Amino acid sequence: MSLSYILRRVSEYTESDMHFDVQNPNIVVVGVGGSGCNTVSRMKRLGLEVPTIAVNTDMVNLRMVDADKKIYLKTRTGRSTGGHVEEGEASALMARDYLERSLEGSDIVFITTGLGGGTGTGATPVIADIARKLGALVISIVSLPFEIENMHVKRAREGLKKIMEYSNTVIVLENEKLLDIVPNKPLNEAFMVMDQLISYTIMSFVDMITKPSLINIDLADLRYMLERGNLSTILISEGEIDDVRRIVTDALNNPLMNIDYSTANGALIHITVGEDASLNTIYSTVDTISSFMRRDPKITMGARIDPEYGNRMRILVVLTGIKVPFMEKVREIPELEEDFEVR
Ligand SMILES: Nc1nc2c(ncn2[C@@H]2O[C@H](COP(=O)(O)OP(=O)(O)OP(=O)(O)O)[C@@H](O)[C@H]2O)c(=O)[nH]1
Ligand SMILES: [Mg+2]
Repeated sequence: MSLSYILRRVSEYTESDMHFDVQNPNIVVVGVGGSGCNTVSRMKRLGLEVPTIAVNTDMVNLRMVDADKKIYLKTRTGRSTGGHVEEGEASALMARDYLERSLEGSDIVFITTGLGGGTGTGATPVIADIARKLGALVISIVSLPFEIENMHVKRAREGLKKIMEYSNTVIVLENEKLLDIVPNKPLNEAFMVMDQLISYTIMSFVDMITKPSLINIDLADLRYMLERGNLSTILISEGEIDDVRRIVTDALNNPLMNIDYSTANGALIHITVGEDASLNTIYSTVDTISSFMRRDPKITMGARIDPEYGNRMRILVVLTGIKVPFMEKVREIPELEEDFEVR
């Protein structure tokens, strides 16, 4: 990335800043299945001001969820999916008209789910498909089950392939990483951490495109970066501005997904700094990140000044075009017989 590119982005901002009637894009966050609904609930409690929709086949869970809109997906059997992905898919297809009406007019649709169950894994590709056909940019953010959740892993892998097909990008986070981050927490608290990470990712995106910035990232930039079918992940780090390299290596050393960086072909970098940070600090941050990637990565950057940051800097990097070992691993898991019954 050249300095002239950055200067052009800065001058673009100055021009667009003169038009006060620039409208923010319409954004909506959809949580699917038990885990997706929990994430959406938590986001609301954290103060996200974007409209949220909770979608589930489980009425009990839906009643407890905190969301602006709740969509109950009725299964063919009238009961829960029991882990059957095709039931989750069919229930979403039956609610197609209603889902369409709820998503109409959205510019960006975030869909979040924990892969591995029947509802989230089956309904998410249908919802992504509907949103894309309505013209929205679809960013799915999914968590992958723990490796010990055998049957869930197999379903998640199949589901992820479909979600990639219908989304502009799928940001993947691994539950397994929670074992490094919070090894001693009980499971429900560990899930809470994952939900918070997903909430934080979505909230950062929303900030990135709606809050006034020094160097703006807009909907067109996102569309350029997030090609259909891409797998992405996020890196987050914060530190003192005088040690940019450490902030970047911290981010790279603590990914929320086991990935191969060398295959990443793009990075959406958003930097938040205090008032005194120089253009050079921003430039060297972007330069350091790109030095870890293969030659000529596609890079888009944005920068926001927040006086509260003082001498500190926060970076959020969305790495795109990554390869994920989870998708490569083909470990055969024996299927249970279809009408197996526990007596
Ligand atoms: N982030 C997060 N993940 C969860 C939570 N609960 C379960 N999970 C993970 O999400 C996966 C899917 O579980 P659920 O969300 O309960 O499944 P569902 O989509 O509701 O599907 P069914 O209940 O089978 O219809 C599990 O394999 C877990 O790995 C949660 O509260 N938060
Ligand atoms: Mg459920």
